[in-house]
Amino acid sequence: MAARRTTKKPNVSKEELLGYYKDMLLIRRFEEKAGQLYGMGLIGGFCHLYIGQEAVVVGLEAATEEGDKRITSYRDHGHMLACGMDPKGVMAELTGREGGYSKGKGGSMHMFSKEKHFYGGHGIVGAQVPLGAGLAFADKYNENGRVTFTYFGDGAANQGQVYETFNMAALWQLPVIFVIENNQYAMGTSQQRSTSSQEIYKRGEAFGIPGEAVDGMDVLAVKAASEKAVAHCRSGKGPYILEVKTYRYRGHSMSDPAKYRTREEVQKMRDERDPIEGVRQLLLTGKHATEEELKAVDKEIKDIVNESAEFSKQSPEPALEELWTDIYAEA
Ligand SMILES: Cc1ncc(C[n+]2csc(CCOP(=O)(O)OP(=O)(O)O)c2C)c(N)n1
Ligand SMILES: [Mg+2]
Repeated sequence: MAARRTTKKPNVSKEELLGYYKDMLLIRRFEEKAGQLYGMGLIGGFCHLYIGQEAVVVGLEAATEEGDKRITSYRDHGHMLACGMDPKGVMAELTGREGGYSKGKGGSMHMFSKEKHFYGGHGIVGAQVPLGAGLAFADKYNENGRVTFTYFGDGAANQGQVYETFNMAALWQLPVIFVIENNQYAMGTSQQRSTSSQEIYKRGEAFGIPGEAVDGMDVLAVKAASEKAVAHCRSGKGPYILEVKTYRYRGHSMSDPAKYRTREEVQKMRDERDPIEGVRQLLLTGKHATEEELKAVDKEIKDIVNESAEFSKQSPEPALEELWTDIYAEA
């Protein structure tokens, strides 16, 4: 990964930096709590944590406008929190309770919010990519100026349906940003072992889709790249590819023994590249905040997460009759 960190004094306000700090910290603490609840047996099924990748979604969301859409894979809790979905509703869905976004019937990988324009949560690798182009097709058809963020992983980028989608998105000049979250691994397989060309952002060249790579551990760099991509799409120039280079600290899912990489590799990333620590340092060295103020922010975030965990335990399990609802769309 390029070791590019914003070295010169960034041109951002205190409020903006603090906002990114809070948004990323919320994701981190929420995910840590989800990991604990999973360990306690309160969350069943699959659970893929986003810890380490927080700057990706927070940086990208910083360039969105009301009405823009997002769709992603199963590693989706961060995307939900970053677009403003309620942590209580997300956590209660993880514990399979009535107060969850899918009334406790979807779980970690199957949550949606029409209100926040979040279209899931998809467990089949790569399946959300054509769906994302479809959302963008509707926006183009309706001439509403909206952009769709279609997120997928480095592993998913090797799937055939991605290239069928690139072809159509370019042909029809759809307003879609393909965000490749390159965390260097697809389950236990490293990118080096699985991928012929390491520069995934160039994969759109054959279709005339511009692309660029960005340091996904630097929220400001991600935001700048997101603004550029959004401007491209909104001006009617068609799709754009952003390969965001990032890293996941935890296993692929909660049941991953992580034998495919060394502890030292993970620790080095945590110590040297952590996206939250990066912004914390900018806040402190720029004298935007004191240690005490940041401690108060940490507490505020911890309280929100604890409340969501409490809610997710108190909310009842769905009633038996719910087995028969939400199967077909109402006519
Ligand atoms: C079509 C399909 N094949 C295989 C799987 C099993 N599987 C789940 S996640 C995954 C790896 C995907 O890696 P990547 O796209 O890099 O995303 P990440 O998990 O790193 O976020 C695989 C192979 C699946 N869910 N769907
Ligand atoms: Mg990956």
